Amino acid sequence: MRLKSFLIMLLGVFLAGCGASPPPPAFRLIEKGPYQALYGSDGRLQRLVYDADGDGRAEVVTLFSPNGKPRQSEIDTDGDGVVDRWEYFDLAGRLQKVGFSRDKSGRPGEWDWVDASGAVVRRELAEGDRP
Ligand SMILES: [Ca+2]
Repeated sequence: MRLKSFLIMLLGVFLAGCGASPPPPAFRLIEKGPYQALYGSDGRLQRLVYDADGDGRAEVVTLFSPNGKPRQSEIDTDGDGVVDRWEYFDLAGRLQKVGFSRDKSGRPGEWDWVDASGAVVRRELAEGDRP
């Protein structure tokens, strides 16, 4: 009888443990025209995708910080399907640096650091592209 009570209690603890786990986070995907926006379970925008020509390949993908400001973007400026521009933002959403790829490698070959006005204050070659 004691063993039976113990097993029932154990089963109760097990089932309570299974039922206590919260459901997985619910993401929300909204598509409108060339835009696709992914919102997290907290309702905040996490990613914005832009496919201007509707070919299924995004020209711009922007990730957002938890404070709602843009964090980074990857951009295909010439529409060949290869990312050729990268933009990184500070926590306030201000542009900090821009990477360029002129060799179609899909990797930045040069970085421009910009000030608050957008003026280039420093330019450097990326690792591996330095002479
Ligand atoms: Ca490109």
